Amino acid sequence: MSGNITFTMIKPDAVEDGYIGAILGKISEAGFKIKALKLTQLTIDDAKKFYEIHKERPFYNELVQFMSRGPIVAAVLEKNNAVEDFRTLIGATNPENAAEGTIRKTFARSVGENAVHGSDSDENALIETRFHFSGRDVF
Ligand code: 3AN
Repeated sequence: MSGNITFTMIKPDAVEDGYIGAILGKISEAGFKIKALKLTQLTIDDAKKFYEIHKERPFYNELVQFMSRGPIVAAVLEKNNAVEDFRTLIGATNPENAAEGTIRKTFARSVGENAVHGSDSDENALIETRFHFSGRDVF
């Protein structure tokens, strides 16, 4: 299974903007199979833990506030080469630099409110999956 799984969140901006269905559609069209899916909301402590790796960055507090301000969709996705292919599908962190047709180019508001998360490694995909889902909720 290693190498075939990634973890994503549809972030509060994209949920507020009504893009859940459109983003899940693009994910499915790109060949990703949904292994787990839920609408949920991070507490401030959840967001701090999830983004701990960024805690020295100047945008950390803003990121934690943003990610906990409303519902998100958390999902586990399966496809060959999932982590890399999903990051290609979502595009650059800053939507202004993202390629045409990518999820961030199409749906993101800004570098901070950039519509979706995608794991950056196989190892983090597993850690992030376990953060959000118990084994019985991953199919
Ligand atoms: P990516 O999500 O593309 O892997 P990271 O890991 O560098 O990018 O950043 C994690 C999250 O932190 C981003 N998705 C974004 O929400 C936020 N972020 C990154 N850079 C900035 C920035 N310059 N200003 C505000 N928020 C940022």
